Amino acid sequence: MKNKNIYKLRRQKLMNAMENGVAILKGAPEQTRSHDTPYPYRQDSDFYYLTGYAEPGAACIIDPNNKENPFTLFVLPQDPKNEVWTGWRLTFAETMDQHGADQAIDIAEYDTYILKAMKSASKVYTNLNHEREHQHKILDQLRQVRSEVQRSGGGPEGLESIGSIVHDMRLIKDNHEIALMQKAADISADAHIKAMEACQTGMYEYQLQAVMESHFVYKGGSGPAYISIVGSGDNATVLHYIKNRDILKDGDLVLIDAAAEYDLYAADITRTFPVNGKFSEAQKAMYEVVLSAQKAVIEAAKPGVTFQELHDLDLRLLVEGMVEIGLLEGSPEEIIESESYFKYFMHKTGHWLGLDVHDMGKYMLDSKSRVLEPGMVFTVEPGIYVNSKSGAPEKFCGIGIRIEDNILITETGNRNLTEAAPKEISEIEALMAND
Ligand SMILES: [Mn+2]
Repeated sequence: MKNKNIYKLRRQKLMNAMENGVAILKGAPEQTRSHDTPYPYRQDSDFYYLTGYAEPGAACIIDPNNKENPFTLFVLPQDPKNEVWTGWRLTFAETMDQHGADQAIDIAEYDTYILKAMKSASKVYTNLNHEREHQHKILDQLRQVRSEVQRSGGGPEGLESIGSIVHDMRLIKDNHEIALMQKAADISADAHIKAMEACQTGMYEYQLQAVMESHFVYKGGSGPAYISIVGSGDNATVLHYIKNRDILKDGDLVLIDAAAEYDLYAADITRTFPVNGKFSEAQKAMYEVVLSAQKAVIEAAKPGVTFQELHDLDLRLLVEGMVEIGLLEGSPEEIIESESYFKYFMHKTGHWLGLDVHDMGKYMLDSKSRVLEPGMVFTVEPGIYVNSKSGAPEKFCGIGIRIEDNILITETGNRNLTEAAPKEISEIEALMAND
């Protein structure tokens, strides 16, 4: 069973931050994939963070002014005829017990409770990330409450995104979250090893995708945390290549950016390795540039350093490396100044990671880059991408390399959650030679 106290603690923090505000939140809607077939259901991340409730059809009100029932969970009622098709639902009493709700109520009654909760609140917080109808409903109700309380005074003065409070909370992971993220990381790292072991010239990119994704599910993950990228040769230079239909050719590298979701938490790992198990000289040269930049950035990641400083370090090392191997010409300072590196390295060094693969939380505070703090988790993922039309020296054309790990900031430095996925050339070649 879930540890209900973790969610209760988060709601308590939210209530302290809202003061007299009330949070009125809807769970994610179910989405149709085609005709009468839905997509697999996935709860809204903020909703899940505050409630631990993963089933469809839910909403909740978190109301510090309601002393008796600060947390009301609205759920689908029991319905044996439907449940035969979609699965058994908890009773209201079971919902209260298992999810720590002060009351559990039929979702059909949600609207009347919204009105009541709004009347005593100074501000209304809701999720503004999906379902426009729900946002319109909240606005309509807000207008109605404000017209009713006009003479008596009070009533909510504004509407705000729940993210304004919760996204900063989500940025600092608690121990429960770190354990889940480590699990997602372990499953994903293992899957990368499996893909390296399985890889053979003449296989298809989608077959490596199948190796990865079947392992995610086999180990209890819900599946991929994002659309898996398996790009060989020139395809590896397309940042979001997701067709994964080409044949793996002798002499090419293959880039795999794929990772599992576990209990709604994402990992995000990229590894790049030779299809035939042996790096060529040009591939080795480029790979070592990316790898040493990546390792230096991880080494530098600790409390007090800013996200931008990590990116600046990454960029400088990549540019110096590209000059050294003859991919770029000129002085590193001029290249960085003129941004002429951009055709080979065109993204940021990393992003927050958590319930969402590109997790919530601001990167800048008061227009300054955020200072790293213990509990933050982010990716470090330098890359160099030389497509065949780039005009680069022939030997580098059709090589795309990215190496990505998931880094947790600790009190003293950091912990690499994904270090189990091999990335040294010698490790990869040894692993792939074993057949
Ligand atoms: Mn990433």
